[in-house]
Amino acid sequence: MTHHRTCTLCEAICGLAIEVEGERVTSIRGDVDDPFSRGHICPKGVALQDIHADPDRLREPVRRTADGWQRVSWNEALDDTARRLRDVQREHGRDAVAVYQGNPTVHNYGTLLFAPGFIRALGTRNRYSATSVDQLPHQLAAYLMLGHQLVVPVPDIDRTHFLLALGANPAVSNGSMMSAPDAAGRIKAIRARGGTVVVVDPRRTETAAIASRHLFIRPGTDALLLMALLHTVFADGLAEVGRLAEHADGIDAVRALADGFAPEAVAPLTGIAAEEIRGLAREFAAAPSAVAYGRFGVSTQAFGALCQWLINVQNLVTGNLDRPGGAMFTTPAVDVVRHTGRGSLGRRRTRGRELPEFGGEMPVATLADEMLSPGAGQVRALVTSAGNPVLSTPNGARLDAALAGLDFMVSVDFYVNETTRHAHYILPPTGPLEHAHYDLVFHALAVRNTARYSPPVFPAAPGALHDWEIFLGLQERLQSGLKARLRNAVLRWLGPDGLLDLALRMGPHGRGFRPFGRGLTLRRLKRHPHGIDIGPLEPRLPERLMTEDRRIHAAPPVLAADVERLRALLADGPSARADGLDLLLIGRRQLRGNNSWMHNYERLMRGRDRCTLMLHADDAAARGIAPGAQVRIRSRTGTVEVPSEVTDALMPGVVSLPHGWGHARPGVRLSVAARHPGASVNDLTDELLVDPVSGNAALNAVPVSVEAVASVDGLAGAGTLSTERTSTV
Ligand SMILES: Nc1nc2c(c(=O)[nH]1)N[C@H]1C(S)=C(S)[C@@H](COP(=O)(O)OP(=O)(O)OC[C@H]3O[C@@H](n4cnc5c(=O)[nH]c(N)nc54)[C@H](O)[C@@H]3O)O[C@H]1N2
Ligand SMILES: Nc1nc2c(c(=O)[nH]1)N[C@H]1C(S)=C(S)[C@@H](COP(=O)(O)OP(=O)(O)OC[C@H]3O[C@@H](n4cnc5c(=O)[nH]c(N)nc54)[C@H](O)[C@@H]3O)O[C@H]1N2
Ligand code: SF4
Ligand SMILES: [Mo]
Repeated sequence: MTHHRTCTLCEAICGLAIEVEGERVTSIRGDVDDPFSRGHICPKGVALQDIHADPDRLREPVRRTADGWQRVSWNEALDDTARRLRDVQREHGRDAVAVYQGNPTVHNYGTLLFAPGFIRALGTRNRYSATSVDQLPHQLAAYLMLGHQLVVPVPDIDRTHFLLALGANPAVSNGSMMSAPDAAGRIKAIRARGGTVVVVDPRRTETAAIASRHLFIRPGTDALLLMALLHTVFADGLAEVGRLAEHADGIDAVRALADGFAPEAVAPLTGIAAEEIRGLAREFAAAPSAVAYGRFGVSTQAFGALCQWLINVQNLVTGNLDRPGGAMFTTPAVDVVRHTGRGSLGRRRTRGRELPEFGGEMPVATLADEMLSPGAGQVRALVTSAGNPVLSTPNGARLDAALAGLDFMVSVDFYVNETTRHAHYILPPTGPLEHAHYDLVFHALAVRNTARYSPPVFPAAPGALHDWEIFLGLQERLQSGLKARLRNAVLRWLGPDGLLDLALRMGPHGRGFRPFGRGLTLRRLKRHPHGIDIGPLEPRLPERLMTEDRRIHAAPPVLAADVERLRALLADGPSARADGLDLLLIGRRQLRGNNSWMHNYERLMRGRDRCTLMLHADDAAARGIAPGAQVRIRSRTGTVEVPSEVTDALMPGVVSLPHGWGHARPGVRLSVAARHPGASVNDLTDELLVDPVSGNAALNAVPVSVEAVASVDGLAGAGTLSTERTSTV
């Protein structure tokens, strides 16, 4: 029997055709009838069957005891968890319990709809998520410029004539903040129709390989390049805001801010020649339509907020905001914008470093601080859900150590991973093929408007709970008032599908609550197992603006003020280092991995080990590093050892290590991953390196040193090493 289903693993939301015999998946292919993904699939999609069948996947709640993990009933696990969370809060205050939500949260509508109620019931202000090691600057820029954190412009890559991609590798990631299944095919199509694709990246990536042009950039200097592009656009009289001019404020302020960032001034720091920058700005402005797009590499750096702001400004001043082929806004069947808060910035600051709250969340780079610094507000208990902050947040080893000292920790996850191994209880939800799915978030960030509902492929095992049932179960145990009990009973009765039906009806294509009519309801959507096509992106401004004055703010004061910091970088250059950390570390995503997980499936792990340090041949030669030789990488925070991969695809002075590895920690129960553990790049990244405006971690451009690991004889004499934390592949 064939099931049709949206993949929940990455942002591309590919349609899959899953063949099932009894309890077993016999094949997974791309669904050629999906109007959006048109048959695309990647190796991770095929591996959904391995998650389903994995003997390491937890299927019942477990409690950590001195003799190892012990199975417990759901009632006992939920009762005891709720009681212990309340005990910590009673003794130390509400904020003593922190919550961390990881990436798969946004791929699970049950969690999205039900975790917030649980978190509200906890009443803690110590909320964290993967957002602050990822896309927070996008949301910040959208909030400050357009009035809502989710009114995020999406590159209209299917129609554009010119794509400028900075710090993004969609050929591997399949697009981010830009759902675009078969992103590589869509990028090739730009060139096939006569358009141009320029990739700016310190590594000649898989995307650079299919682009018209690739420019190496020194990590962390993109804001300078973006300023110089604007400088040229204004200096050459190429600014033409067009239709939106009458709705935008601050264009003159932007022009003034760009002053002083002439291409000649930024060229030595960025490593991109002035003529190249000028040419790029002119080509961009002259294209019939063009779009600048920046992703992970420009968000997770010290100028993340400036980068995402300046990218929006580049699109705005060249008339490419909200026009076909430019940066546009979706009209999804469920309007998440309507159901989410607009955002907020700096309503509170972290205790030590005074970093700002955003949208009710604190920056995760400070989570270990909050656990380790005594005093009022110290975090003593943690709830994690669908995340692995030990491997995914800066200075993960420090967080790892802090978790071991908590009074209580509970994790909603189906693996004993590097983080959840510290939990007192692990509460495993159903697997990805055992629950229904509707993509609330990524339909809203997609390059085309579509909608698709997927029923479960397999029924949940008897007694198993979905994520939403776990959260609601905890919430019910935390709340005792009559009103709350009634509300929770209604929520349980509605479930995710009841809420989804309401949201679809209330959406821009919905039927509303009329008994008859043509619009969407869940029932109607279910009649289209391959999904429905709602059409290409359409102009949405000014109607979509959510600023209080309903205007576009091209130069929000918080961001304009931060230009001072960029001027200082330009004036002083990168700070000279006395600590011998003479290389800049960046990350790398891999097609057959998904952040810190999916290393536990043989299908994806075949071939040679992938956790290698890429470095340029000149840098290798200067350090006597032979290709493939084991190297030791050192940063302010730690030391790791991995094999080297010598290449000319990196800018000299830059080294690259993928994230999500480092599985050789005691107690982790991932038997396949244990055979290919790799080392964690986040044992090198630094929790002190952040973008101070957004609080987002600066995971790229981390200063490191690299040396060849001495032969066994040599190591015996390397006594200084023994005091350092060293994880070895
Ligand atoms: N240095 C460096 N650090 C990075 C990055 C980088 O590029 N470089 N990337 C960053 C980015 S973009 C992200 S998004 C983060 C990701 O970091 P996290 O969100 O902290 O971690 P993930 O690796 O996504 O962990 C996913 C966990 O969720 C569990 N899981 C999967 N599906 C479900 C589900 O349906 N329900 C529940 N309850 N659990 C589920 C898995 O078993 C796994 O344990 O890492 C960030 N960290
Ligand atoms: N196969 C696979 N797909 C995934 C994921 C996965 O783990 N595996 N993760 C998913 C998630 S959670 C996310 S957030 C997305 C991320 O999607 P992308 O952002 O497209 O993916 P990355 O590979 O992180 O791309 C970041 C790029 O920035 C470059 N870079 C690093 N530092 C700098 C810098 O200072 N300046 C510039 N200009 N570039 C820099 C890196 O070399 C890299 O090529 O991918 C998603 N898709
Ligand atoms: S590209 Fe993403 S959504 Fe598509 S099959 Fe692969 S993991 Fe799933
Ligand atoms: Mo991410």
